[in-house]
Amino acid sequence: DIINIKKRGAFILFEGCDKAGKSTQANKLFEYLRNNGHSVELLKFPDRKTKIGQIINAYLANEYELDDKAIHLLFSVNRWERMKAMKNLLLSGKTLIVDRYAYSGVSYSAAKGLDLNWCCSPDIGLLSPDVIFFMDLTAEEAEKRGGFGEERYEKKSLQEKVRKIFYMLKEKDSDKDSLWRILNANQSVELLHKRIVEYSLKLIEKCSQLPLKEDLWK
Ligand code: Z5A
Ligand code: MG
Repeated sequence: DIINIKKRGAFILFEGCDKAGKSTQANKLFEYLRNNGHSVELLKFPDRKTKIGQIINAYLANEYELDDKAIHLLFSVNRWERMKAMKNLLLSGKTLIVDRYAYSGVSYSAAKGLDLNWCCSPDIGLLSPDVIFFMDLTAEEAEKRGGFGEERYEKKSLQEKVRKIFYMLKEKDSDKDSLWRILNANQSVELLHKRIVEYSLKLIEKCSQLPLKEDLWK
């Protein structure tokens, strides 16, 4: 008997601090893969289009106040409300390129002073990424990219704390071989893109044989 096992797509995540170039690289990888015959989709968190996302957007724009824990939970809900669709896309063979995820969720909230483990708990059991491209940029270097904007969190002192917590989350994953790819974000857009493409092409091939994991931080 020939059993037709459908190949799944890869879950490729971009994480990092403000202005590190996540969206630039996520967009370029998406274009590259699409133009080279891959089945691929681009997603971004927060997803500001949903009802929850609209509240998050108002909060980030300083138009709306929320308790630190309440906004943290809303960011998590905004991921959970997309899980079924993401799972179906991956199983149907689509590679997902995701711009920020639970690692941003925990890093920004914990930087404000919330307990790290408390911050992780609502995201436990989300789909796990196959790779995290961590675009690493110091707050000083980020500031040179035109200064921080008007949104909440766009302050140098907070960004420094956020970066430290990203590294704590990386430690938590030290048993997961090569999940985190730390990229020095202070290089040319094209050089970074080239490295990201090379790695992603191998990963897509490798992941297609592996089961999907709904075990984030389990
Ligand atoms: N947040 C949270 O608290 N909890 C959560 O669960 C989640 C998020 C998911 C909004 O996120 C805020 O939400 C964010 C975290 C928090 N707060 N902060 N800070 P967002 O993703 O919507 O934020 P954004 O507005 O897209 O900004 P960004 O993601 O920080 O930027 P980026 O995507 O990393 O960078 P970029 O837009 O690609 O590039 C920034 C600039 O640098 C731009 O002018 C580029 O042309 C330039 N650039 C890019 N690459 C380079 C290189 N290699 N060299 C030189 N210049 C470059
Ligand atoms: Mg961005």
